[in-house]
Amino acid sequence: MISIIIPAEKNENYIDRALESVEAQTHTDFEALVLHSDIDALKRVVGRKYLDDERFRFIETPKDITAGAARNIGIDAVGGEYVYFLDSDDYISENTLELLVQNIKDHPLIRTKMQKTDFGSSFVIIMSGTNKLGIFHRNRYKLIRNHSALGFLISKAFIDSLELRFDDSHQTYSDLMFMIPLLEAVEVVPYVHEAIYFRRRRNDPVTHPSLRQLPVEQRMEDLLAIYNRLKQLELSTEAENFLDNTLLNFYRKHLVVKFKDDSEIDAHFKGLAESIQKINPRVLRNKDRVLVNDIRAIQTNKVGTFKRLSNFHHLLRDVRRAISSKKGRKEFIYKRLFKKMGLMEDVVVFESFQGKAYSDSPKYIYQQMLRSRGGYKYIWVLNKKQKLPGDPVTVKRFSLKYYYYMARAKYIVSNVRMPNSYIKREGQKYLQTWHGTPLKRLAGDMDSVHMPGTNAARYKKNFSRETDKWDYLIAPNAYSSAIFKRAFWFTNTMLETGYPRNDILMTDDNPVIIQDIKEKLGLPKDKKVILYAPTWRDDEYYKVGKYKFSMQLDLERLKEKFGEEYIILLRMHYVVASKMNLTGLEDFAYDVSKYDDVSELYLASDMLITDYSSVFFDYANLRRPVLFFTYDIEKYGEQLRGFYIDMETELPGPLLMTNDAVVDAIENISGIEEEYKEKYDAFYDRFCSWDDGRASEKVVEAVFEE
Ligand code: C2G
Repeated sequence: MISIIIPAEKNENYIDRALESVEAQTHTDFEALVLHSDIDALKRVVGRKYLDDERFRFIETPKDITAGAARNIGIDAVGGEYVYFLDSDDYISENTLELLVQNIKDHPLIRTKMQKTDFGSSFVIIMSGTNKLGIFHRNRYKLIRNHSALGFLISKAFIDSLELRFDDSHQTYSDLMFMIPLLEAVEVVPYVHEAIYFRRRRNDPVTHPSLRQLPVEQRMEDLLAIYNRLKQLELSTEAENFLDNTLLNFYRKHLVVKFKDDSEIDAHFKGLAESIQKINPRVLRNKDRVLVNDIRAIQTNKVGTFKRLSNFHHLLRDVRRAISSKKGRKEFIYKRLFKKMGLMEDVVVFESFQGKAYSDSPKYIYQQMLRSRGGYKYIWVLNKKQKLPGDPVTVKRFSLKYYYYMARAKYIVSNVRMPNSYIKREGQKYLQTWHGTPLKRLAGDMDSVHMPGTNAARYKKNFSRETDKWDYLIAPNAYSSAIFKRAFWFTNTMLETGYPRNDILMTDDNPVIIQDIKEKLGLPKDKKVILYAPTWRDDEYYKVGKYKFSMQLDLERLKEKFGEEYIILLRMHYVVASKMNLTGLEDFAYDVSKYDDVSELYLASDMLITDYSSVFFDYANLRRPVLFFTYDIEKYGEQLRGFYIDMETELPGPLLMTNDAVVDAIENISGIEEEYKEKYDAFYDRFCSWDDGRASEKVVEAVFEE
């Protein structure tokens, strides 16, 4: 019988998938030992069929123990001749156990193939191969490059004879205490290619990190402790090489960066030196000179020399980057020069949509400051030349001046994330206004990420690095405030003021101003205005940051049908790069995608057509009709993002899937207003009641001293 040991603490969401894969095994002679500190609670989430199946045993462990300690409890309770470890967010393919049992023969252990898979997808096509057995001999330590006991089927008698147990006091690297003595006791390890262990890549390193995603500091402590203990054993050359290289790789990958900061060196040098001194000189022989010099300085306890080396390497690295690109050069000056100059207490930098426009809440906060604050100097990040009220300094994003002000301004106001190269310095205040009530799932709430050039784990990690820098965040309504706190892991000051960008929807909703806006836009004044403002699609792009949009609205048909009475404003999202061809649609369709301020377009329009863009939350302040042209809702909602509200029941207007439906709705717009009156009122109360025309004033009061 095979005993499968499954620690399930904190992975309750995925345990069913793991158990399902165990239950489906073609080799049925097994027991699964599921370990958890609260078995009653676990049993409430686990599928009924496992509770009724005697092969599944649920074993209670003390609270707050490490995974290693839980596995040890499992080993003590094992009834089978073989032991197999499975993590509760992973799973195995149907024939995994069968292939292992068939092939283990007289060996004390055998290894499966490990395959990484994303969290979202749990099905992978397995090619049925020739069932060839691989044999690992001198290179058997390669099998624990992931430092893990996963994937091995091991004889229980062998475990007993060596008295193997996991380290139970460290979270990471604890498997090495089990695996190194095990591999030392065998000459060869057979390996079956077709037996597969699926390891899921965690998608939430911020709130639900896997062990490998724990902070470097903790992993370092664990590694050094385990390394020191193992180095006391009599080890083969292979084992020693493996351990020493594990430590050297960790140093190179994580500590070199950490030691950019001298205070980190002071904090960790002594502990590190104790371990590094144990590295066999043989292992250093074929390593590069930079690494060897570092290691020698640590081994000989020369902290001063080490600091000089480390600072020099970082300088060299920055210089190398600086010479390789224009941007690198500016970042070099930013980091090494501008950031060392004093903070300018009276300087405020404003940026909206990465310098693409003078718009959104930063614009209205700025205007409020012009009205109510003296003594500040204002900088606007703007990519095109533009004359602004108040005559602020304007700088292009990523220009040398931009870096200068990013380094020295006391205040930063932005409505989207800052670039990764922005390092917030001590004393700086960063006001993040954000740019919409969330409909689509945000950051920490996203299960999977379909944008180019990233994955869920990386996206969230970068995102949380950014949100950590925010001192203030504006919430447009109570609903957003709650979501922002969770999805942005935000714990600083939430300004529950409503949106500054919506102030003008209250203060400027009058015919004279509306006529002025139409004039500015060159629109006919005698026609009613439809505003079409859809959002972008994560999975349709040319390259990073440049998205495609294919127009599904039948503009010719709309012109033919409504051209006498209406015009239509086409407003693409700011990340959409597709060009529009409006030939034949003159005097009916107007491309206003480049117009700075969408709030003014709201004022100038009589109805809005959108899809999943947050624009309708703001637009509802005007209480004018909203239609939703959601031809791809299935793909968008389920596959790409997922929604926070129920699109079928909570919207202030109808979901329209076809152009026929759009035409009908426009034709019958007053009927729709009537039909949706109640829903509109409820929607307005929930999302618009904080917007009272005074949000800018409240934000400025809260953040900027008089
Ligand atoms: N916007 C615009 N024109 C569009 C779409 C959006 O001017 N056609 C502006 C609006 O101010 C809108 C903001 O960009 O509120 C955000 O756009 P969304 O379509 O909602 O998409 P996104 O940029 O992904 O932000 O919490 C909000 C979300 O993060 C959404």
